[in-house]
Amino acid sequence: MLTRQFIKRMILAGALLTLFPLAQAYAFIDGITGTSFQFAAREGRLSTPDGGNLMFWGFADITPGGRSTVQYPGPTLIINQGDTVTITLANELNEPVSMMFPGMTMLSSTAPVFSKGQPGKITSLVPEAAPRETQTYRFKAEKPGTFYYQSASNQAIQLRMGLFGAIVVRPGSLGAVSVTIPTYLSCPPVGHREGSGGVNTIISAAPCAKNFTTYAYGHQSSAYDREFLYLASEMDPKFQRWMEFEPDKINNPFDFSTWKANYWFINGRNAPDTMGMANAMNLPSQPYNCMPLFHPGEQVLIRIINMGQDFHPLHTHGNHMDVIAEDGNLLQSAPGSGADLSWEAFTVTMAPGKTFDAIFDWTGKGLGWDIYENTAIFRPYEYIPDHLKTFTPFTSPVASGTTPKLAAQGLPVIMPGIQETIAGPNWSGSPFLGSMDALPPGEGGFNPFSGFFYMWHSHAERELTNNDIFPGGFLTMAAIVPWPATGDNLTIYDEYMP
Ligand SMILES: [Cu+2]
Repeated sequence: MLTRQFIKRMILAGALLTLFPLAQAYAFIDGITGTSFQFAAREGRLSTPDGGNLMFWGFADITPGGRSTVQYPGPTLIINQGDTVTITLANELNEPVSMMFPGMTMLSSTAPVFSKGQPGKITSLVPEAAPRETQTYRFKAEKPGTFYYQSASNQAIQLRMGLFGAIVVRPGSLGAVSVTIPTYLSCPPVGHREGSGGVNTIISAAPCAKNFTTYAYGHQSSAYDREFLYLASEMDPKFQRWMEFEPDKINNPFDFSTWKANYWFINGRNAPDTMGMANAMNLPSQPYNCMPLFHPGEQVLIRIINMGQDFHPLHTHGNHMDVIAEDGNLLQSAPGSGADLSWEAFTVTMAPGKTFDAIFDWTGKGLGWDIYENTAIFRPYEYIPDHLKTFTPFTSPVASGTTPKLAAQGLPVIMPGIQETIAGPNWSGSPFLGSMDALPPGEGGFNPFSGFFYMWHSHAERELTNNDIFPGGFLTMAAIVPWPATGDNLTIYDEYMP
């Protein structure tokens, strides 16, 4: 039977496979691995979704076999706890540049650079590479967690220009650790991978357990299934233009009291480019995307870094997040106790230079209806008390002259007719996860899994613009992708969720 769902999935899968190779999937933290790198500091140009572009300074991975393109932000270093890392920086800019690695144990010199060589005004916190010269940095990654690197030279300019990048330090292995699933959830899938077959045969009731093998901080309280990076930064286009076009910067200095950002970035992109594919061909200097895709019940690690000048409040719709670490430190009361000092956040306000790790998960718990509609079998992590509950948040009609209220308040509400509805293109047409109903006229149907899409964005709403055009900026969507059901076309899941 050619259902609408099937047709849409086939069209989307075909279009996506044509446009993008498989390696450009969503749902991972892209970066470079190893212990020895060659970087260049270089000028580049980035695209903004309003059709503009801005000059930036960034790092390029010029290690043989590396991407070699200058990028914003710099390459994400993904290394292992205990690694000793060497980075040789070649400076292709016209002023001294350096690299600093907060949280790492430095093995190379950390001597600061003083103006005119005399103690007094510091011009760089660490040794620099002069223009057309190199400087080598060595450090040991003693602690796991979320960190960053940045230039420590002329920071007022060089950080605003983009000389920074993320560092992910993976902990040593804990082996598989079994975690008991709460009794109100159905059991997790066993040996699941999207391409390996249907998974909706999970029918056992709680209690059951899940084995984790990936951790952010070497403790089971930091276990996760999928991880995503949120690196925040921002730009004032008039500053970028001054950098590019002012011929006499000595006599016509930039007045930093007037610096005011008007572009906000996640992983170097403004919305809606944040939701594009990683390594998109139209964004050669902005290879990293940010669009979390995950299944109900999966533990989603959000690595948060603010490399900007302003505070940025990150807000997740759909659920609160549990902040388990700050600045590369697990929030624990004693060594080995786990993240017992974690805190639940509606919004995480990132101070400049701070990092956070937060765990997000979503099961539909507490919604009050069976999000999988009336399938007799349990889906993985389904909230058991709501199983087979029908969707009845609304009753109709409302007596004329009365004010509609939510059914949760015990008062009736009229559901608008589909002809009267405006919904985003990511609406599946259904209040149920995994089923698709008819869409209102004009809807594009950008929801190939019939998932729930939630906006994860800066709660400073001005930051949701690109040069005053809404929507844009520090905004992306996170999608709750239903567990595949037997009979689903599984390749579409593989395409998005490796
Ligand atoms: Cu919001």
